[in-house]
Amino acid sequence: MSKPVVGIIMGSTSDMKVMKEAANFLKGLKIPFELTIVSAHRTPRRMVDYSSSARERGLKVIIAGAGGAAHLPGMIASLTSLPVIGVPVNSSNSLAGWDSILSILQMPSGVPVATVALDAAQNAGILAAQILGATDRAIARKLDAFKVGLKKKVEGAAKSVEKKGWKAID
Ligand code: RP5
Repeated sequence: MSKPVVGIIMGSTSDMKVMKEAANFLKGLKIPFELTIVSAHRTPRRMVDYSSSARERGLKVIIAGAGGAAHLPGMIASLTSLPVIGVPVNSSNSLAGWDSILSILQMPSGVPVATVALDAAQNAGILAAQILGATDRAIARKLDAFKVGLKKKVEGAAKSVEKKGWKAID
């Protein structure tokens, strides 16, 4: 088994229902990743250890998801110079996701977190692959194939609505 190049972390096991989509995307592209629970508030020392050892363990990108007062992605970004992708999670303690979105998105100058949409963990997986694909041709080719798939799906949908007579309405 190859060494993980992406680290997927989340504040709680309750985030798994969302965060598994990032893992599934990476699995589909055969990109080795690790996945674990790291809580900024409940295990602050574990968070420091995780981020400060990330690069030497071979990680190239970190995907961090959290809900509510979602400090995990930003704090991880403050502790490593690896790119960090944040996934705001609409958790049971969240105010419809807004608290998670704002606390991950509104980072201070100098400490960016690439924030995807609410619960959009698949996009976090795609973005992580794209970061790796910038210097890895094999991954870039798989992403190109993925995009061809997206295009075909839309073209199929367009054909099907047009066939139902919606193409040109006078
Ligand atoms: C956050 O609080 C976690 O990331 C999770 O989204 C939320 C709720 O956690 P649990 O109470 O379900 O463990 O820190």
